[in-house]
Amino acid sequence: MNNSLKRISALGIGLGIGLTAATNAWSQSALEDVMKARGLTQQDLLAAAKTYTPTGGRDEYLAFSSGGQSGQVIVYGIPSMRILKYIAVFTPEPWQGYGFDDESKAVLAQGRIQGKDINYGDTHHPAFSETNGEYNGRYLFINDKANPRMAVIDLHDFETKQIVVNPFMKSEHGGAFVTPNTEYVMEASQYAAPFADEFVPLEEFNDKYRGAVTYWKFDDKKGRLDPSQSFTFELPPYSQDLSDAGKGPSMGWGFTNSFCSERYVGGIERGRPPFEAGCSQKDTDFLHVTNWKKAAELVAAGKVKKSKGAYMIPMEQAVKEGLLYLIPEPKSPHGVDVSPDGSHIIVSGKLDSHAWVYSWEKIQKAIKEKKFEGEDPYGIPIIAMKDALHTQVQVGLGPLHTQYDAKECIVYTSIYVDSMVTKWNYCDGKVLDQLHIHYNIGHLVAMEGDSVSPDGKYLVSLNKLAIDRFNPVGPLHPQNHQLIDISGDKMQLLYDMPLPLGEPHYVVAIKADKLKPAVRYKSGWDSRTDKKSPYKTRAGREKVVRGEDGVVHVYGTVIRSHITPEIIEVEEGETVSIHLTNLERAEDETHGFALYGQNVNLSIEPGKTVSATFKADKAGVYPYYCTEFCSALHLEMQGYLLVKPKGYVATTTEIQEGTKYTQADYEKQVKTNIDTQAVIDSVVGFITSHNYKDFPEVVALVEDATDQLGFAEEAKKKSEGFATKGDYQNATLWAGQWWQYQVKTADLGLRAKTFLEEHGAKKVK
Ligand code: CUK
Ligand code: CUA
Repeated sequence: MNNSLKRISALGIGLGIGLTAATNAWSQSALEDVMKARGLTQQDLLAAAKTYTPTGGRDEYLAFSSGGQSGQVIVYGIPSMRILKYIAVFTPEPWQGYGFDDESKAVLAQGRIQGKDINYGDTHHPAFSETNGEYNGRYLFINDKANPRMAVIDLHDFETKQIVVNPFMKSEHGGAFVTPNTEYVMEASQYAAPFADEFVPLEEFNDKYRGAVTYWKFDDKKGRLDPSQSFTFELPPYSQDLSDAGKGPSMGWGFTNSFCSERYVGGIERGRPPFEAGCSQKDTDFLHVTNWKKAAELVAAGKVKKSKGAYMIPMEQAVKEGLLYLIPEPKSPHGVDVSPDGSHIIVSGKLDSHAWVYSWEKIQKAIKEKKFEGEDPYGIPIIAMKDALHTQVQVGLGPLHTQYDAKECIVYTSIYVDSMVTKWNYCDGKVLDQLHIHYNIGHLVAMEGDSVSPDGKYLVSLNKLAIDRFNPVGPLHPQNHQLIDISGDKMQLLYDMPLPLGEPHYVVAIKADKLKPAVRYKSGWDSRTDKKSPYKTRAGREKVVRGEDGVVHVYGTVIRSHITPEIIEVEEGETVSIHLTNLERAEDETHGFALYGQNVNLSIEPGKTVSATFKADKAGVYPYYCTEFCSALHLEMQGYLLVKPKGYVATTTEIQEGTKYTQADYEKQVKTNIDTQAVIDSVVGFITSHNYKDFPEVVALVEDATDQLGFAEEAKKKSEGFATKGDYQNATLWAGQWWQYQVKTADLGLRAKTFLEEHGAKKVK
């Protein structure tokens, strides 16, 4: 075959010629043949059957993973492990227009630290809002370890609404962990630092450097954290680590562990042994037990002073009021996980091979009887380990985090050094099963694992290293999340999922049907403040105004397939603020807006209003266009920003027509339109002769189609008006526009018809 023949035959396959033969060959090959060809075992097939989700299928759970250094949250389905969304939180993200439109820039600006923009985050622990200890599917919180901050994501639209900066900390780790009715969101510091924003020599570490745990008050009505009602416990400089909130009998209390209670300060360059040597000398560190309920009462009673504008409870006051206790815990502990019934707390020591189970009943008893083995250098009472411990169990080398099963007493602990998951019973202390993972597991997550009623079913292992699990992509490897079936006695590994976006530390997974995200915003909505935008613009009301603020405000709209205005004229040096409202009501009809050379890139979902403000400081021609392939004429969804030199005087106002049209052109277009109308009528006939009103999806499509047909009618009138005057140039162009709306109508109609056919709609005469 010569080259051109080959090309033609390739094209033939592309067009479907010869496709039948290929399809048959594939479908005729028996399962055994595929297994042989791909080297699959029966076990593999079983795993595939447990994760494979056919086209159009949905997942039972949605996982919200920290995106690590990307400062984002990753959403994926379980068991399919298909990634559904990245939610921009601490980092600008162009697809969502986050950090590019004025509205989301304002959210990022809330996260400024001492006046500086911080354009990334090291996200660690996502947490769902809860009602009576159950995930309620309304909000997600996530922390930033590097720049002590907490963010609120609204699960109504999966958007970040708020970022708060911790006023005291310079580093954190133990957040976000919520109390059972989302009264508070916990955030604990990591590396001790002075509370003041000033230089304090390391020589004053013991006296002036401090740890802390903040309880951020959550205002459920507003869906925002309320810094004015939040409070912080001052803690010793012990490198506080993870936290968890009590529930049931331990409701009202919080638990935060620590490492480096040696208070060691390294400094190799000063000839001192490094941090890692000095921070792992003692056999035990401290679990901090804080009483937030009583602390909140003190705050309400006006008994807590403010420092740096926020409530801060000094250690002395906390000890005096009985709000703060310490309990020894195993060497360099990491995870601290309260049992679903709130009766036990499991802590693992990274440098120990045991998981330690504490009994809340015993802790409470010691507190009540004031039975302490002493106090730390800051006067905090220490409860003896023997007075708090229920049992200790050998689970493997380097245990980190623990998740609870639906079955009573059954837990899963991640074993970092041994690269495995250990399944064990914390009531009787027996190890039940161990599964090797690849490689070096950090956190793990069971379905609804942090709630008062975990579902069990699946476990995801969040591995620190992927090494050889995937096709190599250079020295920087993706992360690996491994899906494990925990429904039986033995754990079964099902799937490896590479995650190429930062190092996720923790994931939380919620039953998918608890989430009810919107498909569109109320018209003219500022999604970041959850209010109607002052720049909301309706169809036909688009305008350009030079405001009293000296800014050129463009009130525009977007809808298939045009941006209004299509031409924006400003003078060099003017500040321009473009406000765009998406007029679409249809699902998934997002339009984008990209403008040359101004760092402007917007995502405008149906109903949303977003703004971009910039200085047009250089005369020139700046094309803009829609970045989402929204319709057949998406490429034509375009316009020009003309920045004219100061004092520019136009010499002509006539646009040069590229093509001239005649009466014959006009009549030809009209004929096409009449034929198209016949197609539309037949589709409409099909829809209305069926029970389409029983299908909300179709009702929405029909509404949208009716809108489009209305636009077609307007264009038709304009076209006919020009034809009457003998202006066939404009008559033909408007006839073309009339046809564009007809095409959109037909497209929607056909989508509705297909939907009805696929969903077994019934004929209603
Ligand atoms: S951490 Cu990374 S494995 Cu930040 Cu909760 Cu334990
Ligand atoms: Cu709107 Cu492309």
